[in-house]
Amino acid sequence: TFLKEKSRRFRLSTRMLVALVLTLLQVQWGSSQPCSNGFYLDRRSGQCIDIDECRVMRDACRGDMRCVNQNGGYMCIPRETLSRPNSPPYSGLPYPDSAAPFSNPFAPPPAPAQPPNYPTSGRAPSCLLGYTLGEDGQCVDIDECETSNEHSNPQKPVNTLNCISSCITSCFFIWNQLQDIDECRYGYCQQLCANVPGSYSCSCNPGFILNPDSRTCQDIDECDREHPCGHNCFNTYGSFLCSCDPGFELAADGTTCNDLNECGFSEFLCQHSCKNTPGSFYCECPPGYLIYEDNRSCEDINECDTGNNTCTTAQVCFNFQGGYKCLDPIKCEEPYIELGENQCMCSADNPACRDKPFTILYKHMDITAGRSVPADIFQMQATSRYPGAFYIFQIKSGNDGREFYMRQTSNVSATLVLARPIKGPKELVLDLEMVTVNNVINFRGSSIIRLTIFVSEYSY
Ligand SMILES: [Ca+2]
Ligand SMILES: [Ca+2]
Ligand SMILES: [Ca+2]
Repeated sequence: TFLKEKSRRFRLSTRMLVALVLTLLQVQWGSSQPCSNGFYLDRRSGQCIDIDECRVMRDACRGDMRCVNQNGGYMCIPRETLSRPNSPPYSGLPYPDSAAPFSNPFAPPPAPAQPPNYPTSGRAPSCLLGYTLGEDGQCVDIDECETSNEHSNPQKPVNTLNCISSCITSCFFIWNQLQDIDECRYGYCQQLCANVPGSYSCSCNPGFILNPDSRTCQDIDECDREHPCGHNCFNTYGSFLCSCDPGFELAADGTTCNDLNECGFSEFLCQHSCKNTPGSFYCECPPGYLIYEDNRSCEDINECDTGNNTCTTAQVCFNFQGGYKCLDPIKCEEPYIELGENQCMCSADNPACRDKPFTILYKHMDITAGRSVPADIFQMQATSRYPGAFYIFQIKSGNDGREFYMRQTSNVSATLVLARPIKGPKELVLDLEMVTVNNVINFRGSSIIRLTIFVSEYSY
């Protein structure tokens, strides 16, 4: 009954198919071969019997594909598809989908909607040609290919009873024709899949490489392989990330590290000047200064303390911001005579001293350029007081730029005020005069402070 059923179904199906898609069929109803491809003639019964290609052909399906015998053909189905409950069942699937766009030149005719029904035999009959009685009492196919030498061209399907050598990698027989199976529909590839007639190929997205199994993909460790980053590389799944050492920033290409120009961040980064370097920066100070502990401020070098000056032993070294001055000893010009180290006096007894300041006191000071104004910078005070006397303080000379004025702070004292911003480097000499007026004894006299002011070039 099994053979009759199979044969009957075959004839029925063949008639249907001839009627429907006769032109698509290339069944060789050869005069020399009574049965079509996928069947063999049972000489005893004279009927065409379906060949179980899954048993007959060695490697009928390769890799993870499982062979399923069909009436007149067979299918290669991914094993996991069979076990996946959500996957379309192979048996009920009109496969390939004729409704879907399908450019395959081997476009198959529609497959039967219902899978072939495989009857099972209750008892072991005597086996037909090509079959042998198995241990379970069933007739099992003899694999002639295992023992014969007909395997000379494994890539070319040879449809004979004795040995059908293996199909090319991915195909199945349907209605006696070799048909492509679209592995891509089954998610056979982990990432990218390209179906080709009789085969398929998996590939991977950028950042991945195909595993030796030719279907799964693994991340490429770009850091290890290509060293794509300028500085530091971190591998990620499917890609990688670069980072840069301190002092550098990542360029727009995501890999190159460019030096940060810290000097461009702020003009206050350094007190004097900023020098950019690859990965860092440093502050520079002008001559006469040292860089301070904070690495940004400038500190005057006291050349007089360090001894790094050119002053002679006769000179006095005067330090100021950014430089120093060797002061020659005071020379009192006639009719002045020396009174102490830095003071000259014109004696009241000397007629030549009439109308001249009684004393000239030499003083030195330094101020920084750009000092905020107004600023009290120097104080003078009468050292001797006479009953009935009063004092007038004024700038007698040296104030041509009108940067200074005198502000009297008491009857006997006054302050020199810097009124305008002053530019350096500059050396100013001001004669500050204190006029003593005593109307009681009808006396009017003056003393001078000759103040030398060293103005630095910078505001520090
Ligand atoms: Ca990666
Ligand atoms: Ca830098
Ligand atoms: Ca100095």
